Amino acid sequence: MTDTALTRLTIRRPDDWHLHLRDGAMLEGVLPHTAAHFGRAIVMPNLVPPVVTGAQAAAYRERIMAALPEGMSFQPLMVLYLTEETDPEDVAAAHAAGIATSVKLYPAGATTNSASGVRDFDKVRPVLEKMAEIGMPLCVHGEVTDSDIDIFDREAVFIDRVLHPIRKKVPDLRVVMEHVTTQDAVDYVRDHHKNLGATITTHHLIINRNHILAGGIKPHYYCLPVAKREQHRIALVEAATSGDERFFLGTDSAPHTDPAKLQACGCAGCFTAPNTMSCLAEVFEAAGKLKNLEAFASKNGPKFYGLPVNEETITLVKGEPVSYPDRIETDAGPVTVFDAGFPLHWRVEA
Ligand code: OTD
Ligand code: ZN
Ligand code: ZN
Repeated sequence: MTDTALTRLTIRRPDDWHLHLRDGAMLEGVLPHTAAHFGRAIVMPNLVPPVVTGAQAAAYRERIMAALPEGMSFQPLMVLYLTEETDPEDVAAAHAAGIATSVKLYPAGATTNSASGVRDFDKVRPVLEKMAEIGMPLCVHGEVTDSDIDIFDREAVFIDRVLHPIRKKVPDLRVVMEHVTTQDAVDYVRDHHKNLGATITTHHLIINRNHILAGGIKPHYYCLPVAKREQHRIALVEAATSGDERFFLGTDSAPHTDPAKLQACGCAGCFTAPNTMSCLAEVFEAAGKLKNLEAFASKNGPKFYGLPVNEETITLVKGEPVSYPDRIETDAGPVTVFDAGFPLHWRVEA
């Protein structure tokens, strides 16, 4: 059967291997949109202040579970924010207790709320060595922050200057290159098999830098790492739809209120939680690779993290274009939903 003839697709319930849920009123507003479709998510720790210790991660997990509406099921997988002061023993204890699934490396200043990130990578080596020893993965925001490096080159330069040296010094460390945006990153993952995986977001499969900048500036398409030129988007679609088990979904759904995005210095982030599965089905169908959607969204991530796939399934149904609200209302304020820019024909059956 050709992809266009398919009108129903049942897959294992997907997981989101990179998600921002925030806290308080925003958490309450956005969590149901993720829990509606996803079984688990790797929950990013870039709160203010960040989630650094095992105790903070346990408390954050409780706040997430308290915000989950009755009758919904969802498992947050917690992440510790790596600082130059992180204690290897605290990390190991949080991992052993099932509190923390991974640790997140943000180069200081690379993205939203990353000021407490790492400046001197040698200072965190004892933590990385401990993680390698216990098999705990490191999630990496892979961009250098040097002001003399062009923002469109920051991912490629990070691979050469930071990531590759870290992986050479700590070869047993399992690393996830988060939200890859370039052909360079895709090639690096393909060429370096051992202990390496990568997440790809929904929006980077759909937009290139023209969508942000041509014909008027579109703040809702501005995110970090910033979308690159079309050639890179094509490489990401190829990687995501290939079935290659090293690539898996991490939406990086990153809600900000409209006033925070629509100002002279607007926040970075695309909010894709509500319509991600519709967007992905459209992208995979256009690539003639619907059969690999389950690998990307539901199977490759658990495999990398050494977790079972979800028992439940979801069914995607194709029909008349589905409409999503332009924005959702939260008690923190309105949050604009990612606009794919083309009709979405697939919806998740209730
Ligand atoms: N990128 N926005 C945010 C995080 C991500 O780099 C990221 O993971 C955020 O708002 O937390 C964004 O554009
Ligand atoms: Zn990031
Ligand atoms: Zn993120």
